Amino acid sequence: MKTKIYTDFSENKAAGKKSFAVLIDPDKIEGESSCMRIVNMSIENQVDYFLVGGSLITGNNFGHVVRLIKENTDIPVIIFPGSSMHIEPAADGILFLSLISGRNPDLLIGQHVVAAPVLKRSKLEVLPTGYLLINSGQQTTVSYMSNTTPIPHDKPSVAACTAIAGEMLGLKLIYMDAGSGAGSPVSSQMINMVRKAVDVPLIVGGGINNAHKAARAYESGADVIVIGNGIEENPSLLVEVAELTSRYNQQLNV
Ligand code: 1GP
Repeated sequence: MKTKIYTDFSENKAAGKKSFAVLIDPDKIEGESSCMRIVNMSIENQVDYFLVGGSLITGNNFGHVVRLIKENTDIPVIIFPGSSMHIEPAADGILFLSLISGRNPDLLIGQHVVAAPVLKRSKLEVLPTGYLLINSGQQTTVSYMSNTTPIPHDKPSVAACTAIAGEMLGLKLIYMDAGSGAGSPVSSQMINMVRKAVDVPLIVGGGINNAHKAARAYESGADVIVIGNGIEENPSLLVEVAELTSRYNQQLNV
Protein backbone atom coordinates (compact mmCIF):
# COMPACT_ATOMS: atom_id res chain seq x y z
CA MET A 1 0.00 0.00 0.00
CA LYS A 2 1.35 3.44 -0.96
CA THR A 3 1.94 5.93 1.85
CA LYS A 4 4.13 8.62 0.29
CA ILE A 5 1.62 11.46 0.27
CA TYR A 6 0.50 10.77 3.81
CA THR A 7 4.08 10.49 5.03
CA ASP A 8 4.78 13.91 3.51
CA PHE A 9 1.67 15.38 5.12
CA SER A 10 2.61 14.09 8.57
CA GLU A 11 6.30 14.94 8.34
CA ASN A 12 5.48 18.47 7.16
CA LYS A 13 2.97 18.87 9.93
CA ALA A 14 5.51 17.73 12.51
CA ALA A 15 8.03 20.25 11.13
CA GLY A 16 5.46 23.08 11.01
CA LYS A 17 5.84 23.23 7.22
CA LYS A 18 2.88 24.55 5.24
CA SER A 19 1.70 23.21 1.89
CA PHE A 20 -0.30 24.77 -0.92
CA ALA A 21 -2.69 22.72 -3.03
CA VAL A 22 -4.28 24.00 -6.24
CA LEU A 23 -7.76 22.64 -6.90
CA ILE A 24 -8.65 22.00 -10.52
CA ASP A 25 -12.34 21.45 -11.19
CA PRO A 26 -12.57 19.65 -14.56
CA ASP A 27 -15.91 21.35 -15.24
CA LYS A 28 -14.29 24.75 -15.13
CA ILE A 29 -11.45 23.90 -17.48
CA GLU A 30 -11.97 25.36 -20.93
CA GLY A 31 -9.73 23.16 -23.03
CA GLU A 32 -6.24 21.78 -22.54
CA SER A 33 -4.55 25.17 -22.86
CA SER A 34 -6.39 26.65 -19.87
CA CYS A 35 -5.50 23.57 -17.79
CA MET A 36 -1.87 23.73 -18.91
CA ARG A 37 -1.70 27.42 -18.01
CA ILE A 38 -2.46 26.58 -14.37
CA VAL A 39 -0.22 23.50 -14.47
CA ASN A 40 2.74 25.49 -15.81
CA MET A 41 2.23 28.28 -13.28
CA SER A 42 2.08 25.65 -10.53
CA ILE A 43 5.35 24.09 -11.71
CA GLU A 44 7.10 27.48 -11.91
CA ASN A 45 5.90 28.43 -8.45
CA GLN A 46 6.52 25.05 -6.81
CA VAL A 47 2.97 24.31 -5.77
CA ASP A 48 2.91 21.25 -3.49
CA TYR A 49 -0.17 19.35 -4.68
CA PHE A 50 -2.94 19.29 -7.24
CA LEU A 51 -6.41 18.35 -6.13
CA VAL A 52 -8.69 17.38 -9.00
CA GLY A 53 -12.43 17.11 -8.56
CA GLY A 54 -15.61 18.77 -7.48
CA SER A 55 -18.91 17.85 -5.89
CA LEU A 56 -20.69 17.87 -9.24
CA ILE A 57 -18.78 17.05 -12.41
CA THR A 58 -21.04 17.32 -15.43
CA GLY A 59 -18.49 16.87 -18.21
CA ASN A 60 -16.53 13.75 -19.15
CA ASN A 61 -13.00 15.15 -18.97
CA PHE A 62 -12.16 14.18 -15.36
CA GLY A 63 -9.76 11.38 -16.35
CA HIS A 64 -8.34 13.45 -19.19
CA VAL A 65 -7.50 16.35 -16.84
CA VAL A 66 -5.78 14.00 -14.33
CA ARG A 67 -3.73 12.35 -17.08
CA LEU A 68 -2.82 15.69 -18.65
CA ILE A 69 -1.43 16.96 -15.33
CA LYS A 70 0.41 13.69 -14.67
CA GLU A 71 2.03 13.75 -18.11
CA ASN A 72 3.42 17.22 -17.50
CA THR A 73 4.58 17.35 -13.90
CA ASP A 74 5.76 15.35 -10.90
CA ILE A 75 3.61 17.39 -8.51
CA PRO A 76 1.38 14.81 -6.79
CA VAL A 77 -2.19 14.66 -8.10
CA ILE A 78 -4.82 13.83 -5.50
CA ILE A 79 -8.43 13.12 -6.42
CA PHE A 80 -10.97 15.18 -4.50
CA PRO A 81 -14.03 13.08 -5.29
CA GLY A 82 -17.65 14.13 -5.30
CA SER A 83 -18.78 10.52 -5.56
CA SER A 84 -17.57 6.95 -6.05
CA MET A 85 -17.62 7.62 -9.80
CA HIS A 86 -14.65 9.93 -9.51
CA ILE A 87 -11.78 7.46 -9.57
CA GLU A 88 -8.93 7.81 -12.06
CA PRO A 89 -6.06 5.33 -11.70
CA ALA A 90 -3.53 7.72 -13.25
CA ALA A 91 -3.66 9.97 -10.17
CA ASP A 92 -1.30 9.49 -7.23
CA GLY A 93 -3.85 9.41 -4.44
CA ILE A 94 -7.44 10.00 -3.44
CA LEU A 95 -8.98 11.74 -0.46
CA PHE A 96 -11.27 8.98 0.82
CA LEU A 97 -13.74 11.47 2.23
CA SER A 98 -16.18 10.59 4.98
CA LEU A 99 -18.53 13.56 5.40
CA ILE A 100 -18.51 13.47 9.19
CA SER A 101 -20.12 16.89 9.63
CA GLY A 102 -23.27 15.44 8.07
CA ARG A 103 -25.66 12.61 8.81
CA ASN A 104 -26.07 11.26 5.31
CA PRO A 105 -25.10 7.56 5.55
CA ASP A 106 -24.31 7.40 1.85
CA LEU A 107 -21.50 9.93 2.30
CA LEU A 108 -20.37 8.52 5.64
CA ILE A 109 -19.92 4.93 4.36
CA GLY A 110 -22.19 4.12 1.36
CA GLN A 111 -20.14 5.51 -1.52
CA HIS A 112 -17.04 4.08 0.13
CA VAL A 113 -18.35 0.52 -0.11
CA VAL A 114 -18.89 0.99 -3.84
CA ALA A 115 -15.45 2.55 -4.33
CA ALA A 116 -13.47 0.20 -2.05
CA PRO A 117 -12.98 -2.78 -4.40
CA VAL A 118 -12.01 -0.48 -7.26
CA LEU A 119 -9.51 1.37 -5.07
CA LYS A 120 -8.15 -1.90 -3.70
CA ARG A 121 -7.26 -2.99 -7.23
CA SER A 122 -5.74 0.38 -8.10
CA LYS A 123 -2.34 1.76 -7.19
CA LEU A 124 -3.86 4.93 -5.77
CA GLU A 125 -2.79 6.01 -2.30
CA VAL A 126 -5.98 6.08 -0.26
CA LEU A 127 -6.08 8.91 2.28
CA PRO A 128 -8.84 8.38 4.87
CA THR A 129 -10.17 11.89 5.47
CA GLY A 130 -12.74 13.31 7.87
CA TYR A 131 -14.53 15.93 5.75
CA LEU A 132 -16.20 18.81 7.60
CA LEU A 133 -18.43 21.24 5.76
CA ILE A 134 -18.65 24.61 7.43
CA ASN A 135 -21.50 27.02 6.80
CA SER A 136 -20.21 30.08 5.00
CA GLY A 137 -23.42 32.09 4.96
CA GLN A 138 -24.95 30.87 1.73
CA GLN A 139 -25.71 27.38 0.47
CA THR A 140 -22.84 25.93 -1.56
CA THR A 141 -22.97 23.24 -4.24
CA VAL A 142 -21.45 20.70 -1.89
CA SER A 143 -23.94 21.34 0.94
CA TYR A 144 -26.85 21.05 -1.52
CA MET A 145 -25.48 17.98 -3.33
CA SER A 146 -24.57 16.20 -0.09
CA ASN A 147 -27.99 16.85 1.44
CA THR A 148 -26.33 17.66 4.75
CA THR A 149 -26.37 20.59 7.15
CA PRO A 150 -22.95 22.22 7.43
CA ILE A 151 -21.52 23.06 10.86
CA PRO A 152 -22.48 26.65 11.82
CA HIS A 153 -19.50 28.93 11.21
CA ASP A 154 -19.69 30.35 14.74
CA LYS A 155 -19.66 26.95 16.50
CA PRO A 156 -15.97 26.05 16.59
CA SER A 157 -16.51 23.61 19.44
CA VAL A 158 -18.88 21.54 17.25
CA ALA A 159 -16.17 21.41 14.57
CA ALA A 160 -13.55 20.46 17.17
CA CYS A 161 -15.65 17.63 18.66
CA THR A 162 -16.46 16.36 15.16
CA ALA A 163 -12.76 16.35 14.26
CA ILE A 164 -11.85 14.55 17.50
CA ALA A 165 -14.46 11.88 16.76
CA GLY A 166 -13.06 11.50 13.25
CA GLU A 167 -9.56 11.08 14.59
CA MET A 168 -10.77 8.55 17.15
CA LEU A 169 -12.42 6.60 14.33
CA GLY A 170 -9.00 6.35 12.70
CA LEU A 171 -9.31 8.99 9.98
CA LYS A 172 -5.85 10.24 9.06
CA LEU A 173 -6.63 13.76 7.84
CA ILE A 174 -9.21 16.41 8.61
CA TYR A 175 -10.43 18.64 5.77
CA MET A 176 -12.46 21.70 6.78
CA ASP A 177 -14.25 23.15 3.78
CA ALA A 178 -16.40 26.27 3.59
CA GLY A 179 -17.38 25.10 0.08
CA SER A 180 -16.13 26.13 -3.31
CA GLY A 181 -16.50 29.86 -3.89
CA ALA A 182 -17.67 30.42 -0.30
CA GLY A 183 -18.36 34.04 0.60
CA SER A 184 -16.16 33.73 3.65
CA PRO A 185 -13.60 31.08 4.52
CA VAL A 186 -13.49 28.97 7.69
CA SER A 187 -12.85 31.35 10.61
CA SER A 188 -9.48 31.61 12.32
CA GLN A 189 -11.10 30.74 15.62
CA MET A 190 -12.54 27.50 14.23
CA ILE A 191 -9.29 26.47 12.51
CA ASN A 192 -7.43 27.21 15.71
CA MET A 193 -9.75 25.17 17.89
CA VAL A 194 -9.70 22.17 15.56
CA ARG A 195 -5.90 22.43 15.27
CA LYS A 196 -5.59 22.18 19.03
CA ALA A 197 -8.12 19.34 19.24
CA VAL A 198 -6.47 16.84 16.89
CA ASP A 199 -2.98 15.68 15.96
CA VAL A 200 -3.67 14.68 12.36
CA PRO A 201 -2.76 17.03 9.49
CA LEU A 202 -5.38 19.69 8.81
CA ILE A 203 -6.48 20.76 5.32
CA VAL A 204 -8.51 23.97 4.96
CA GLY A 205 -10.29 25.25 1.85
CA GLY A 206 -13.24 27.14 0.49
CA GLY A 207 -13.40 30.89 -0.11
CA ILE A 208 -9.67 31.57 0.26
CA ASN A 209 -9.53 34.19 -2.51
CA ASN A 210 -6.66 36.42 -1.46
CA ALA A 211 -3.22 36.07 0.11
CA HIS A 212 -4.39 37.65 3.35
CA LYS A 213 -6.99 34.90 3.88
CA ALA A 214 -4.38 32.30 2.99
CA ALA A 215 -1.96 33.74 5.58
CA ARG A 216 -4.71 33.77 8.20
CA ALA A 217 -5.51 30.09 7.55
CA TYR A 218 -1.81 29.15 7.91
CA GLU A 219 -1.40 31.23 11.06
CA SER A 220 -4.52 29.67 12.58
CA GLY A 221 -3.12 26.17 12.14
CA ALA A 222 -3.93 24.88 8.66
CA ASP A 223 -1.19 22.54 7.40
CA VAL A 224 -2.45 22.50 3.82
CA ILE A 225 -4.59 25.13 2.14
CA VAL A 226 -6.64 24.47 -0.98
CA ILE A 227 -7.52 27.17 -3.51
CA GLY A 228 -9.66 26.70 -6.60
CA ASN A 229 -12.03 29.55 -7.52
CA GLY A 230 -9.70 32.32 -6.40
CA ILE A 231 -7.06 31.15 -8.90
CA GLU A 232 -9.58 30.69 -11.71
CA GLU A 233 -10.68 34.29 -11.19
CA ASN A 234 -7.23 35.73 -10.62
CA PRO A 235 -4.33 33.46 -11.68
CA SER A 236 -1.76 35.79 -10.05
CA LEU A 237 -3.16 34.62 -6.69
CA LEU A 238 -1.31 31.35 -7.34
CA VAL A 239 2.00 33.23 -7.43
CA GLU A 240 1.15 35.28 -4.32
CA VAL A 241 0.16 32.26 -2.24
CA ALA A 242 3.13 30.22 -3.43
CA GLU A 243 5.42 33.08 -2.31
CA LEU A 244 3.59 33.33 0.99
CA THR A 245 3.97 29.57 1.55
CA SER A 246 7.65 29.69 0.71
CA ARG A 247 8.26 32.69 3.03
CA TYR A 248 6.37 30.93 5.79
CA ASN A 249 8.46 27.79 5.40
CA GLN A 250 11.77 29.66 5.14
CA GLN A 251 11.22 31.14 8.60
CA LEU A 252 11.40 27.59 9.94
CA ASN A 253 15.02 27.29 8.82
CA VAL A 254 16.14 30.50 10.50
C1 1GP B 1 -13.63 23.60 -2.33
O1 1GP B 1 -11.96 23.74 -0.65
C2 1GP B 1 -12.19 23.82 -2.01
O2 1GP B 1 -14.09 22.39 -1.95
C3 1GP B 1 -11.68 25.09 -2.64
O3 1GP B 1 -12.60 26.14 -2.55
O4 1GP B 1 -12.83 26.99 -4.87
O5 1GP B 1 -13.43 28.44 -2.91
O6 1GP B 1 -11.06 27.92 -3.42
P1 1GP B 1 -12.46 27.43 -3.49
